[in-house]
Amino acid sequence: MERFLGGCRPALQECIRSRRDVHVVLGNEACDLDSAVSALALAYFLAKVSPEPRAAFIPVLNIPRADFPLRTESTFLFKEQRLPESAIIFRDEIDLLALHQAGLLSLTLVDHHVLPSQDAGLEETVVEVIDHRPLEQGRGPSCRITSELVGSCATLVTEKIFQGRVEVLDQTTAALLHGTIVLDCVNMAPEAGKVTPKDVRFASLLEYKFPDLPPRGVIFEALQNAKFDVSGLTTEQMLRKDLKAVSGKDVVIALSSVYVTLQDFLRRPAVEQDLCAFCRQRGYDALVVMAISFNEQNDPSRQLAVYSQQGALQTAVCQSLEDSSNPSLSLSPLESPHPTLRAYTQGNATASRKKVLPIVKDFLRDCGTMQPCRKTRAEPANASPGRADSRPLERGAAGRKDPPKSQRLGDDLLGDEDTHLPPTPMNSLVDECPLDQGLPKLSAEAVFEKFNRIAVARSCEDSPEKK
Ligand SMILES: [Mn+2]
Repeated sequence: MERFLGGCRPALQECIRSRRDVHVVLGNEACDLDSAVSALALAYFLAKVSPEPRAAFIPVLNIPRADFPLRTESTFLFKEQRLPESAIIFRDEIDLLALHQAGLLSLTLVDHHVLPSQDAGLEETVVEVIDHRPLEQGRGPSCRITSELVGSCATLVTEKIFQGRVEVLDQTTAALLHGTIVLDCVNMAPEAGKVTPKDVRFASLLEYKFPDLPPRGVIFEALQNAKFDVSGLTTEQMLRKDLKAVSGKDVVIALSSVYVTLQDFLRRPAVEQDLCAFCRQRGYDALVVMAISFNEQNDPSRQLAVYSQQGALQTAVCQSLEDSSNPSLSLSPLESPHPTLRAYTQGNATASRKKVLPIVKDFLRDCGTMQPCRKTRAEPANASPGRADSRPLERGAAGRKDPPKSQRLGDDLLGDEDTHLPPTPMNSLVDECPLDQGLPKLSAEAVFEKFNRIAVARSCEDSPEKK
């Protein structure tokens, strides 16, 4: 794998120079570990077995390179497998449309199957799709489709390799696929509702063929920890990792989950300047920082801070959070090093951002008519023209009184989709397959919530009064 990756960029350049075919394997725009590994492993496999030696098979991670550090589980696994990040080709380093216009591009989509609207021009280049979500969109007969509701797209890629020439599979690629399947399937725990018999089968086959692979529990814990490990990130990256913004008539408020204690966060050097720059660059009037951390017993604790340069706005936001009764956040003030920051301990540790967001929305609605959410991705807000415009209004209008399941799934999607997740096709972001519980699994906050839910369910099972 390492050698294959190292050869990709030169091969791409050579193809462009000599006008030879380029076959790109492209993951989805959320670029979670599954997408990244599926793209790498499938391109590697195709390169090894392809009868046309003249074409180059290039895996492309569907995010700008600058966003990769935020995918901490991917950076962790790649580092562990000694894959040089510099060799990986990111979406902002290859002009797919130009390749297509030159008649050189074919595209395989992994871990998604609907191109986002801004990639509509690439539609006719898609020759193959491998996805583990229900198909939303048919394709012409010339496009090969592998679609199966399993826990991880990496399972389907592994199956393809085992059905083809499994002897080309190397230890590194096997470790990438194995780690991804184990992470996506929540350590193959049936109670998490992700794993299918096929996931188990191919994880086991990988283990059988590569006995040196780490035990599932070990790699799962390492990847899970990496997901929350923000120690290597800058303050700006930390704030960007799990970010969501909502706007009222003239006010934009962002909520960011950070995975350290608030005290640690506020001790970061120049944190106030960083917050100021962050808000200014993105046009936020206020930023709610939600800190989540775990003690030795793995109990979560939460703190919250409200940052704003506008004193009146800060006071009003704080007031609405303090006064909230549905749910009550049980806030008690903490000392803060800066007047622009009001800090609290959040006594109600179960109130995740999903619960706090509606409070902020209500606040904004009281301030004026609800306006569309701003895009909060790292990229400029041109990525999905017209798309964000109607949805928050719909959501606001729909109200929150126990809508039907489908709508709740949609709510969950909307809830997280306008965050750091780009306007990826629905299929690759919503866990709408029957195995899932409707939680977008890509943000650390969502994962945290899911685990919380499992823990709660377990403690209910265990508790004697319930039995
Ligand atoms: Mn996936």
